[in-house]
Amino acid sequence: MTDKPRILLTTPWPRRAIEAMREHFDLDVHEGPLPMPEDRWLDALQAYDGIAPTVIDRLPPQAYETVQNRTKVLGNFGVGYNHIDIAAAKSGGLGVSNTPGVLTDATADQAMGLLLAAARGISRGDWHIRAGEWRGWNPIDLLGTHVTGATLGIIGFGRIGQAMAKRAHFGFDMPVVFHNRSRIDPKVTAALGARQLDSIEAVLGASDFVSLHCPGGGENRHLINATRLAAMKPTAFLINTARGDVVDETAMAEALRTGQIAGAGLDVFEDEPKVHPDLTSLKNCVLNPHLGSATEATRTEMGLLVMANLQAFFKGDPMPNAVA
Ligand code: 8YV
Repeated sequence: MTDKPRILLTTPWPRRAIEAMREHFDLDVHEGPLPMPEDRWLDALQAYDGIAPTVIDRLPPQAYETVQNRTKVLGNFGVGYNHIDIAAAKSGGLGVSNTPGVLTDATADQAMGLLLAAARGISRGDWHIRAGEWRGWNPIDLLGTHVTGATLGIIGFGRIGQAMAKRAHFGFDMPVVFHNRSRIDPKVTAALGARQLDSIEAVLGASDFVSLHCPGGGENRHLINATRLAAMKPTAFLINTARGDVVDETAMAEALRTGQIAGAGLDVFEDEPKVHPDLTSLKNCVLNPHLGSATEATRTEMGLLVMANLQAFFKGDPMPNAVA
């Protein structure tokens, strides 16, 4: 027996983060099947003081009934928490934290990587060689789209959107325009060579690349729909490292198939791990399996930040990254 709080991770984490967690908590790790099945969730809610879920978890409604549950806090491993009903958590008195900041650079790196891969045929060229199709250099094969100096449009100018702007502006001389629900401090905007526009349509119409960095769920579901895809230039690319549901995937697949937009770089999908079948057969999109934060260092930092939040919670202090 131990008097440490009992915590369950709904999926394994990097080793160093698990070892750190074990110093402070009586820790169990659900190894599979993934996502954690509902009956395991229902048992866990009675057996653990806190649970650390991830984006793949489907929480049962009972998760928010804190009076009946032993579980009083969720330390979400990830910055996005659209898989958690925050209103229900608040009304049920369930604490929820997330992991902002530590994954900003990794995710912006991935977004820039997808932009380059989609524009410059980096993934297509790789497949070209593997398929034995390369017959030698020539001046007209696999021509891509020029990136340096092209206009980048960003939807959602929070930490990750700004990190993307920084890469584009300082690394690739790209003029940056963006849309954000609230006004961004003009000093921040100016330092990134960026310009805030009043509507999403204005950003879409002005951009050679559109990168999504807003939260998923709620009113952002299908923010990029058929009408907005039609507002993009036919030469433009859509990059999504935010959440799959921000884009109407069927409409996007159609826009890619008909050439209404030139291409896409996608890290997230509406119904992961399922991917719209049209996307897997189209050559003008690059697909990644939700790798935005996927470096050993970043995933470890995410685990350590979950730990810091849970430690604060069990000490009775405010969690540094509380979202409920
Ligand atoms: C995480 C992410 O790996 O943090 C996020 O919101 O999208 C990813 O980078 C994932 O959410 C883990 O829960």
